[in-house]
Amino acid sequence: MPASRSASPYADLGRPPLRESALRRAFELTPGLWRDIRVVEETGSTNADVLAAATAGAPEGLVLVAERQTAGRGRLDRSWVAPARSGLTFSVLLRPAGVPASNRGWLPLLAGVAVADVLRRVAEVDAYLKWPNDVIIGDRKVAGLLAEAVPGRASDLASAHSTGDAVVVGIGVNVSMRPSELPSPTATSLAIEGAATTDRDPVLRAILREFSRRYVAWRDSGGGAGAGGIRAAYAERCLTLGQKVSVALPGGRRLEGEAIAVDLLGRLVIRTDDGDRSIGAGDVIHVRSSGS
Ligand code: BT5
Repeated sequence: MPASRSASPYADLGRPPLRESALRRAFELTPGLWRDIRVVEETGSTNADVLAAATAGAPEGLVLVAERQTAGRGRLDRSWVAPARSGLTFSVLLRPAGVPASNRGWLPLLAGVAVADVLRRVAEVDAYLKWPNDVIIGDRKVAGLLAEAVPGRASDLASAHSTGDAVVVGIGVNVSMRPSELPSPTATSLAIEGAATTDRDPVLRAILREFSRRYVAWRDSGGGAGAGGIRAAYAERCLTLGQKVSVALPGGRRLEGEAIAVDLLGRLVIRTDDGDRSIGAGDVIHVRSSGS
């Protein structure tokens, strides 16, 4: 078939569009956390859109999927780049009322566990987590997550119907991206890794179901490190633990040592020459020791 420059979503047969009606039906049939699933052809950033909806008072359970983002966000003002329909880019709105703010840092880690597990089970790839929540295969990134918070209004918190603070979790998964399309030499995709499927629909459904299952178990048991077994589940899948690491801290300083644990707040504990230090944010490089 000749290459087509048409803008039709069906032009690239290897990248069929997602069907909003089918997704909505699937989740309406089994009512749960996800109450409102929307698929848009294009937007700037699904995180920005869901944050705006949260600020306007949207309830927990909104899912916004974009076939293409023109200003996808990464952490620390970086960007997330992916050709149209080459992957999944979506954000969900959570309002974990009852979970203390200090514990909400577990949410993106919990989402990472759900994504890694689904990529293992459905796509049959060897997915692990790199702290805090890159999903990696080998040492290349197949999925990234970004959590952003909106403080609740004082009037909400005082009311009997408090909706709690909002947390938006954005997830990007590279599905059919080809080597020539990779935005960074450290990126990979399910297709490049020889996954059992590159059909986005079942991968999206499975991520939503697994995320919801873990979130509800965690939230309903208080949202702490032990809640829903999240700390143990995270540690089991996190390749950073036990490694020599070099961490670029926000602000430009660097910390080197061995990553020995994830603490009760989801921070990475690093054993340095000056003692143990917990970090809540930063970019980790896994340092290969000589001879390995
Ligand atoms: C992340 O940031 O990994 C968080 C990415 C979150 C993206 C989702 S998509 C849906 C939702 N809406 C949004 O606007 N965002 C979320 P970070 O750890 O800062 O990684 C960003 C860095 O990864 C970039 O600086 C690039 O080097 C690299 N990168 C960019 N696009 C990538 C991709 N598609 N695959 C792998 N790496 C990528």
